[in-house]
Amino acid sequence: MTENMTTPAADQNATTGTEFLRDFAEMSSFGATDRGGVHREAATDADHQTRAWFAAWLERNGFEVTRDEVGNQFGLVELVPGAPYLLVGSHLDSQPMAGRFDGAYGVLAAAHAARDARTRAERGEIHPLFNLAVVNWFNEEGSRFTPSMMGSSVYTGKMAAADSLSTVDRAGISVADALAQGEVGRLAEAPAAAAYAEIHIEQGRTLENGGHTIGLVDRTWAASKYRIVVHGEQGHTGSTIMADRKDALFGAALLIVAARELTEVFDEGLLHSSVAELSLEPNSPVTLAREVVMNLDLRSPDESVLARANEILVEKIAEIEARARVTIERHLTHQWGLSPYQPEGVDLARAAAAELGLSHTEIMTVAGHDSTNMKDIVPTVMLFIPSIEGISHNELENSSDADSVAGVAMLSEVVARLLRGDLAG
Ligand code: HGY
Ligand code: MN
Ligand code: MN
Repeated sequence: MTENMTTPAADQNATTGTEFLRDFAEMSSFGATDRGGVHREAATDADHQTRAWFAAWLERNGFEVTRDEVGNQFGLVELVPGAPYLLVGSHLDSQPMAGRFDGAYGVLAAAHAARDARTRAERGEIHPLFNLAVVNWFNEEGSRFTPSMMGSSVYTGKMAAADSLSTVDRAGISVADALAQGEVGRLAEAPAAAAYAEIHIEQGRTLENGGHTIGLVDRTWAASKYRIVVHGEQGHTGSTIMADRKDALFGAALLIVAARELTEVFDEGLLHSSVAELSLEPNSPVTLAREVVMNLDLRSPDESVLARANEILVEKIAEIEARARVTIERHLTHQWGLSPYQPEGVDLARAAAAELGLSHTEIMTVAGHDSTNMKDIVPTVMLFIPSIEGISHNELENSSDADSVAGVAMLSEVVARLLRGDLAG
């Protein structure tokens, strides 16, 4: 972080900062990995332990803990009986062997910010128009149960609750059964949102390179994710003559390379592309694969680039089908567009950062977030703190203590402003 923390507001937050860092270290012990990360896929034991710890934190701090039917966890504070809620949160689940900040930082920051805002409301320093709810969205990562952003997708009406609950992991365990292994808190209807705020680690290098403490997220990159199924035919790896082979794994390999080379068609930074998950049948050393299933992920800050990439991909698939003598199915499983966050929310956040003396800049998010869903139904403020070296979905993901604490102060200020209705006009 670039600012010195000498203002009265910063002094007040220094105490909160120590407490926040202590809580964050304790929370990061669930599913902790050897190199400082967490392994905490949705509704696993480690996730349930984290959720239980978080529920206890909320209760200790005077929040009422509820959960909805798809595993979204809420900590409620009633400030204005009958009013809708300002929701603040992120997600506690992680990718396999991932970082301790992605999502979890934002959930704990939300809890601290909400507690601060409640104190300010009780002291009469702000006059709230809304109630306040901290939220831990279920399964943002989508690694165990696909697609990602599941809990917020159900909340925002983009996915049916029944479809979420019946989604199964690779072992055939459903979301419903996995959630039933460890739910805490009263089952209740999710609180109705008036507005939403989230803070998250950047997962990129923009803030660090620019020497900024806070990112004011104004737009999201567009994304298209596909499930690819390559169909070939089983055969003997040694005896089948090359001309007879219909090797699904060879077809998949060509497609993996084609997806990577697609990024070279466009100027640098305009397209990100990867295949990062793959399974094959029968997966046996002396038998040619009859089927490969994989996930292909395309992202761009320009929707026309994404559309053109998609066209080229269709052509490449036809070429690969002919060359490898396979057939390739492609199903769009998840997508989002380049839609902006509400500019009024970015303005509100900019004013908050200026008041706190925190260096800030507008920034796009490359990753999807629960706020990507929430911004489509209510005014939403999305904030970033810096990542060290842009490392993410990796145990070594990190942000400095100073930036982590500054982010909590920033979120507290944004929550206070949203709560008093600055965005409601
Ligand atoms: O960016 C993603 O796909 C994830 O949902 N965070
Ligand atoms: Mn995340
Ligand atoms: Mn993530």
